[in-house]
Amino acid sequence: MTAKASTLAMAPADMAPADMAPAPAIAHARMANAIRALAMDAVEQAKSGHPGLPMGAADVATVLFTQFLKFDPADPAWADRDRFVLSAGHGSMLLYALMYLTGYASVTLDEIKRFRQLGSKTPGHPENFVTAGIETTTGPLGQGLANAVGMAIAERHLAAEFGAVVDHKTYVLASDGDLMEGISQEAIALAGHLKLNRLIVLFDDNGISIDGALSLSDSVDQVKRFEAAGWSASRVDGHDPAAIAAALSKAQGADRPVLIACKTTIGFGAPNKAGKASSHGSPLGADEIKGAREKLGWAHPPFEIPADILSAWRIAGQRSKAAHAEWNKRFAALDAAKRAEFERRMRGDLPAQALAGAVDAVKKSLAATPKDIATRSASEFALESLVPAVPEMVGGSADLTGSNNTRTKTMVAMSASDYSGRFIHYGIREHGMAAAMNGMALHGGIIPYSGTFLVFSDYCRPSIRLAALMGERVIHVMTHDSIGLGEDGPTHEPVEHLAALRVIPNLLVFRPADAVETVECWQLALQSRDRPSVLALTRQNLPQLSQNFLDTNRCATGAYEIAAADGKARVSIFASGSEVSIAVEAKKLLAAKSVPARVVSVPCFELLAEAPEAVRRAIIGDAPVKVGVEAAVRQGWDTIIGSEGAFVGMTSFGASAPYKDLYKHFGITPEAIADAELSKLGKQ
Ligand SMILES: Cc1ncc(C[n+]2csc(CCOP(=O)(O)OP(=O)(O)O)c2C)c(N)n1
Ligand SMILES: [Mg+2]
Repeated sequence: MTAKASTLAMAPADMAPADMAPAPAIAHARMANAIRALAMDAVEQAKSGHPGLPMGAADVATVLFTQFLKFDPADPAWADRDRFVLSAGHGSMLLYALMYLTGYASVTLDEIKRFRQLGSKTPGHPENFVTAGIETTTGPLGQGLANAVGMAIAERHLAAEFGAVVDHKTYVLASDGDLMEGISQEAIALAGHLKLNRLIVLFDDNGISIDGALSLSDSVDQVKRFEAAGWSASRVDGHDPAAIAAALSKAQGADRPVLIACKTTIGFGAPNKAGKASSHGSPLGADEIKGAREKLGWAHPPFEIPADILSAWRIAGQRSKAAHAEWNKRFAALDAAKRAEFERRMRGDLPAQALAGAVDAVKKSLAATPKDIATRSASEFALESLVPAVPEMVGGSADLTGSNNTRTKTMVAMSASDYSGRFIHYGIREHGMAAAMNGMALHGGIIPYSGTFLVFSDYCRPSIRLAALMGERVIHVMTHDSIGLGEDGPTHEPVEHLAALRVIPNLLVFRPADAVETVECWQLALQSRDRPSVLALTRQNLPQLSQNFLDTNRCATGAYEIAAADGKARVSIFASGSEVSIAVEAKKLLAAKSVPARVVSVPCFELLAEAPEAVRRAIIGDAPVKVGVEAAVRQGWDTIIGSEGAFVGMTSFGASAPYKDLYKHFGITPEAIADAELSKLGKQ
């Protein structure tokens, strides 16, 4: 078992900076073996990890990084670098080895020796927020591939606006598992449809997964599958550097996304475990490693890379210096305003004045002409002002555009013939949509938002979780947020989804009560640079509760008193979204019975939890009785109302009926709220 012999002339003359020493011709196999050695040694030292993928994919990665990938280890944030996504995150040692060898400051040999240890730059799976140069956090299979689709969309979209300063490719290394996951179908279908011809997927076609041979569970012809989705697809020997290079060369000029299925042997080089699932996810063991060293002709001790090989790799890491310098020139030649705008967007700074002006205008308009509309419509009303003010916003919907109200009047749909469009018809692909949104945010220059029904947040959940983990600003408009959607019935009525979303750390879940809160929540979501947001919005109309213009954002503390008690409050009613107006009615019923009650609107639990202690105490108040109202399950509410508090909401799935009947049927009415409080006060 040997990789086909090939000698790579490193640093082609047209790419090498003038002052670079002539590159030594180092055999491809020795360079690839450096990856293999680092991977097996690091996994052995950590006593855990996945040597199989790095050893199997080392040839493919070596060809990509030494001949094709445009990257500059000295500037991992270079806006026009090619993106490389290791979708199969379990193979993280492949990435760490490549980063060390090519000279990223973030991954030193010491960090490789600390693979999988607390606080290292080399955690078990690649984490973009830990290690500079990692494009995205991967591990949950399929996500990286779908992120890459978003990155490729972002590249085309920004190129349409900024021209030749955005001109890069997105490469993915994907495993069998990545392609088996359902999300991959959504991702590849979208990429094929949009003809994302700068997206190149290298498939580590090793026919092995954890349980053993892939034939245990799969017989898909991936080449045919990708072709059917509008990709160009081919097969190569993933241990033949010339064949890999030829396929990658061909891919450079493709008119559609490209799949290169690279037939590889998992654990390549391991004498007994190569080609077997046993090399997938455990240390090879001392004997097997000794045998692999012999088989690969690698006589060097653990963690030692001979100087000539390291130097060849380091030169490969310098390959794009000229391209980078040339890009700097092109960028400097841009019109100053355009340059500043590009930099602003890539930094993730908002156009603060324009945003503030837009929010102000919406609120003034609502004060002048109050709107008793559904919050999904209020969101559209807000977007009519926000979208022109914040040009990096790119909207979309998973085939519910008319229901989610995410497309404003002037938004043009993005298509293969017009990438400048700011609205994406994602199709019925919630999971792929959410993952692509993550990729767009990771690429930079875009604030993606999109829409689906709240009940289908479950279909996006793994990607929302990763957005929260990575700290990416993506905004999910999720409408039809309760039994208030009515006739579609329990399959479509979220009852546990708010609670399920609120438990995700670093995710903001907004549930505005009226048109004013809706624009305020939008503002907060946009300003939340380091975390994702969900806006849970109603299908049904709601009264506009705040009718006076206020230039402060009352939702910023997560909750606020929307109706004060007449006298010292004996009851605090806490409610969110559509139930706030019901709570206000309950307060009136209580007043008629001489029970002073206050109503607190709670549009965002997370921001309330983060509010300064004194502010939070004042909002919660000291009324002896606390009641929570939300057309959803109680879980999570005890942090506000306490375990002794009363809760008016849902304890079961919903039902199919006109929504007013449902609210009555499930007892979410002003009368029920008042009764709950009176009984707590011992008045019934
Ligand atoms: C969504 C998801 N499910 C399950 C896993 C656990 N897991 C990690 S790798 C893997 C499959 C390994 O097969 P393959 O993707 O072909 O990788 P290889 O063994 O070839 O490196 C599984 C099931 C995961 N990481 N993500
Ligand atoms: Mg596999």
